[in-house]
Amino acid sequence: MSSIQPLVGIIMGSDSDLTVMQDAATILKDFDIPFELTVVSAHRTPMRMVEYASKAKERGLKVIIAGAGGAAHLPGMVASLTSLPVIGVPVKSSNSIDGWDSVLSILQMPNGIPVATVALNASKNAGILAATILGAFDTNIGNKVVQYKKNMEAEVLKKAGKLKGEGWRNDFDH
Ligand code: RP5
Repeated sequence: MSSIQPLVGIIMGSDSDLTVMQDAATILKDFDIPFELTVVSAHRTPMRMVEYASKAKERGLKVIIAGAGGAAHLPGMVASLTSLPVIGVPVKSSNSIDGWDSVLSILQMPNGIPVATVALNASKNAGILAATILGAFDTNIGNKVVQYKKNMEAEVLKKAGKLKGEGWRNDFDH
């Protein structure tokens, strides 16, 4: 076991969510942000969910990323049990009708218990958002987020240049 304190807890309702949720892990690795990852189900392991969420802050976590599909109560229930920011990832799972069920279950929280909901299956964005939250207080992480955005900008400009080079009219770029 690593002695580095995890700052982000990635949890998901089932191991079947991992194919989607591993993108959050990958981007956090890219940012060198320590994280932990496990299965916590709101419906199948409610007591584990209560214990995980209520102890998360004292265990040193700063942000929780929670992914679930179908009747996706995990992010909202976890948010109700902790003062840490919770980022919800709606997963289009085997029990999803079309993904809207997961999106709305996570997005439509009542006043008082917010969940920062990313797009369907967008766990990469959840990881970036977690880094952004941490980066507001940690200069090293904040600088990595700035650099990430600069790299993305450079890639897009390169693509625009490529299209122009292929002959598409573009009077904007000289
Ligand atoms: C949800 O049910 C999980 O988050 C998962 O997205 C979905 C299906 O779970 P499995 O039946 O694959 O375990 O609670």
